[in-house]
Amino acid sequence: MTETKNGTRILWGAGSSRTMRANWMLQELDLPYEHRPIRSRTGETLTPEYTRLNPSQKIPTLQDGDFVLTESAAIVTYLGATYGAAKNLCPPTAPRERARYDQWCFFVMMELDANALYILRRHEDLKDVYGEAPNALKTARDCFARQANAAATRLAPAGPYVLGERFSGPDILLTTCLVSAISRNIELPGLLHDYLKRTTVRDGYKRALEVNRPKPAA
Ligand SMILES: N[C@@H](CCC(=O)N[C@@H](CS)C(=O)NCC(=O)O)C(=O)O
Repeated sequence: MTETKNGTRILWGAGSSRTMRANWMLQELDLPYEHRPIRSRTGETLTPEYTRLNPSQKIPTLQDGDFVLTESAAIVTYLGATYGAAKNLCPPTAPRERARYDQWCFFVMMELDANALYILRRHEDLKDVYGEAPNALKTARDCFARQANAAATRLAPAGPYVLGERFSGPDILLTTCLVSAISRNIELPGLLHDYLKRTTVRDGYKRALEVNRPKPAA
């Protein structure tokens, strides 16, 4: 069942930590949606139909009725704000709490994802496309490790989740980056491993992992 009040809910994208974020929030919220598991670098993001939705030609993209939204952090936040009340997954509304929520989102997306993981993706996994860049790889690994320590320092007094007692959108963003880092053999402080035990045990995470798994080519 994918019908919403204003049309159909569709999530485009599978197989990456960025698509995992959107799938995970949809699963946390138990929202029905049609999943179109297109993948990067297959040409599926380059079709005219998809480019109309997302001119960046990247995944994920959410269609929620007539509303089209890209950027994984924005999708997670929108879904929480729109449908999160029953599950206590709305972003905070008080200015300082909301600022803390935003701080975590921007920190994870810039310092962990864009400044480190995405560089590793480009110059390690996709070096044939983007070229070898050993110095950039080293810097990206060091940068991730340093900022992971910063995350642990901030998390320690807040815990068990980034905003304190309640799980929220930035936990999805942070968890996906930490899981990616582990898969790249980046060492993390023990406190973050404990944190991951709390977030990855969630049913929503486990269901999203299944949904987000790349589908074999037909
Ligand atoms: N900032 C974007 C990044 C999205 C992104 O880079 N997606 C990658 C897959 S992980 C992609 O679609 N790449 C397509 C390509 O470069 O061809 C987000 O968080 O949603």
